[in-house]
Amino acid sequence: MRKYYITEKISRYEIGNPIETEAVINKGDKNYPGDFKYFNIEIGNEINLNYKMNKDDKVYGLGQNMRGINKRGYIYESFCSDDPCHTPEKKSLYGAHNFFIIEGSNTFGMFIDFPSKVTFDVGYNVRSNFHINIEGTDTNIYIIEGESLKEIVHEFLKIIGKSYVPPKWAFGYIQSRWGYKTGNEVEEIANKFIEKGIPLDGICLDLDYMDDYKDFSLSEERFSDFSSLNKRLKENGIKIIPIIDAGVKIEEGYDIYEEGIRGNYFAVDKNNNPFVAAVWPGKVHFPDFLNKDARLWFGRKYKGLIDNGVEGFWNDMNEPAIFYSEGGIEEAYRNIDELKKLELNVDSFFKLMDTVNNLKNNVNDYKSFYHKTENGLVNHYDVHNIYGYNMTKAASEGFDTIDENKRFLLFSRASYIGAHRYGGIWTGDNSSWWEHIVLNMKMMPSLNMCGFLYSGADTCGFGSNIDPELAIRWNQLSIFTPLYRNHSALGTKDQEPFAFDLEVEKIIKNTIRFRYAIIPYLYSEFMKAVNNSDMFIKQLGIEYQDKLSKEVEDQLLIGDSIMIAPIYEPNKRGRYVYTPEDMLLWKVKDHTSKDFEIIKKGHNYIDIDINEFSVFIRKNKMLVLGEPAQSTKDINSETLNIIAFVENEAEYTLYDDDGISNDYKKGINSSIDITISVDRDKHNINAVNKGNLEVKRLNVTIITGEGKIISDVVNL
Ligand code: MIG
Repeated sequence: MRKYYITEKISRYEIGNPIETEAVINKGDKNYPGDFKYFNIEIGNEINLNYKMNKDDKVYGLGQNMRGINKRGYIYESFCSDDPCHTPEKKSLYGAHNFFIIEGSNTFGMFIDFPSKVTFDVGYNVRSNFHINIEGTDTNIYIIEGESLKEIVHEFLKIIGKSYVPPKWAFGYIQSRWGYKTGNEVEEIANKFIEKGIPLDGICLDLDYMDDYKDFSLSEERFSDFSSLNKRLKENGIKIIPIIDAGVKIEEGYDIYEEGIRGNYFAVDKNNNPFVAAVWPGKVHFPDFLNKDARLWFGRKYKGLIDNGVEGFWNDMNEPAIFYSEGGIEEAYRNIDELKKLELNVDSFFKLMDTVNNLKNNVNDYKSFYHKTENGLVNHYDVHNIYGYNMTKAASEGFDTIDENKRFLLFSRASYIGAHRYGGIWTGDNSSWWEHIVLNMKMMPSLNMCGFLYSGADTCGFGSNIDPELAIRWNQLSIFTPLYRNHSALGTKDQEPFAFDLEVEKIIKNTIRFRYAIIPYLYSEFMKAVNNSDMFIKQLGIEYQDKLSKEVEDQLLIGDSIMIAPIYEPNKRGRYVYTPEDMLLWKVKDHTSKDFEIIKKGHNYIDIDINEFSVFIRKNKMLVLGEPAQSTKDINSETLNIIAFVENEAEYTLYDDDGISNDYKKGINSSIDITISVDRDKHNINAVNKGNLEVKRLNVTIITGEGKIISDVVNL
């Protein structure tokens, strides 16, 4: 084991000869002596780590996983899995995010940079023991120390590099459904949004737009005028966002397949032949995303759709999901033949069932193919968790070759830390269950902690049928997540905002319009979080140090100014809310609502009707809003509205940039510094415009500590 110095607070421990994942951009190269800290480490055929947890220790992080914000009490496996049924006992979802923080008698963070399976038993088998198993002998482990959770996260986000930033329009509402089959149908959906005045910035295309599920192809029949469709929709601010799957269909004459064969761009089996698996297109080969040339080749293929006017994509099935492999099927048939020879009884029946069920996403399949990396042939199993990551990277690098200064929307299903620099993620196939709005809420801060700032769940749920009240409550949560996409599975009940009765439609419409009104705030806070290496969505315990704030898991901080307390149970017309300090409650029916109330520090029951949701403005902070618009391109920022809760002084920097280019990376942006102070009957507003030409006027509503409401207008 070698120890490297990165900063005073961060050390890297290198064990064996680890595979380079590029998760960390600053690995430190100064070797210095020192023992492994906190965890007891045993290095044998595998690596095992043990830590004795104090009874009050809390464990945060691990990104995309089931259960709560505090991960204690369960066991999690980092192994990217295509499992569409997110029931509570599941141990793996689509992402592998091996960063966590223990807060308690020792407070420190740890990142296990290992691209295959890692198991985190956080006091599941032995309540006080945190056991980590790394299935291998070569890894990098980072230990991050700091005074607070906030500092540790910040230090970690710094070494893994800045988050991907989507175009600003990707903060608009996106409609999706597996089952929009034709260009006409897509246009009808778009027109409905426009007619009904419901804002919309994107429509996702699922598998059906392709010809026979062939990547980068277009069904002539169903999408004959694709480029003019893009053009017409974009006139109304609506972008088409096609899906791209990892597997490439095996078919003579299909250009992508043939190029892949010619260039040796596919992952291979043990005989060095392209590995064959079956997914949606039938038999496919998997692009070898761990190979630089293959990555470049695949990345450039996005150009065809981009030339037709596409500006965003979602990458699916990149764990990679495997329905079955040739070898797997052969073996299953052999087993079945054997079983046939036996008498059918309960025992052989279950063996038959297992044989069939084990076909999908079988570990043996993952062990039976290889990647041609710079360091030679690597078995897929050993790098399983960075396959999807490298598909995201391929797409992102491809976009750079097309237009280096343009931002494209990109979100992936599978991911690993490092992928956050190249794209966002959605959280996969959840269900239209109340349990999954809870999961959505609790997962967001953990994802942010692991670097995935641009993320969100399938709003209203993917599988199962939605009920109207859940649809309302889910929209009321998703308006605060950067990726706000409503998506559902083939054959499920419609869940577009207008799929319900008129009353529900109106509530959801007002909710989406509210989202558009707070885009100036969300974008400003998101960009500041990216630029400063901070979280955008946080649990209370990041900002507040009192005991209760550390325990609250059903309220979240969105940026620096506001807290939300979503309703996540059916038939609730209110809920308990813990306020760690005095806060201003804004009950929102729509963005013009004027229902303000100061909520004292402590425990409160807050009435919230079905047609409203709550926003809590923190003490001495402010929220900046614009006006809703049909799409982000129509947002008029001449007048902004500010709601400030000011006991004595509140300061805010409103960040903005062009929203489409990568100039922000060079520090090209604009901002307005706003200071509001209140002293008895006097108030003072100071706004310094640093280059934001669009904003001309600020309509300021100040609610003072005593509950006095002051309105003022500032011209810039
Ligand atoms: O096997 O493309 O998570 O969003 O609608 C299912 C069809 C494949 C899984 C994705 C989901 C998408 C679906 N895909």
